[in-house]
Amino acid sequence: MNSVLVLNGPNLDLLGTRKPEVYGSATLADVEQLCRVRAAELGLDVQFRQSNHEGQLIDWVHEWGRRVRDGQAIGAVYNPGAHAHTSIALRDAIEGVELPVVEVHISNVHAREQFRHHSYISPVARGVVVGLGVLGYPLALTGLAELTRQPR
Ligand code: CA2
Repeated sequence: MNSVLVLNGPNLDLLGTRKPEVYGSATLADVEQLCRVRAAELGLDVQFRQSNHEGQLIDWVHEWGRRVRDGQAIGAVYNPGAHAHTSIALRDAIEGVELPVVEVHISNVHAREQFRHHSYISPVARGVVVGLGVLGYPLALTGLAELTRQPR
């Protein structure tokens, strides 16, 4: 079965514990459940990962780039958190292994502080979903499946 990675960056383990006015009340466990339901509907196996450490996230991007190259996976839905605004290393990792990525942000980063308006990840992403709350994750899964669909 084809696999998809749902990857979450720093501080997203805090979802549902603070700042509900910005990020809503769903926890990361709720997000995982939403993704499992949608992935099953799409016929995909889903692996769900979160880390607060840039190097760990880079290692997972490399691993999933290899899986896509070997025909075992279609890509990743990725909420890079604040790494979107800071990490050239994660951008280089995605570009370097040619991992198909749909970037997700729960909040509308363009309606927030100026420093959140730029993403290093967006230019190497196949698509971006912003500001739709945690619904953005299953939507991104649907988009990734469609964008990477093999012609029959
Ligand atoms: O809107 C998003 O999904 C973000 O990627 C969330 C990041 C933020 O740095 C980005 O600009 C936009 C923050 C991660 C979550 O941080 C929390 C902090 C406290 C309580 C709950 C979540």
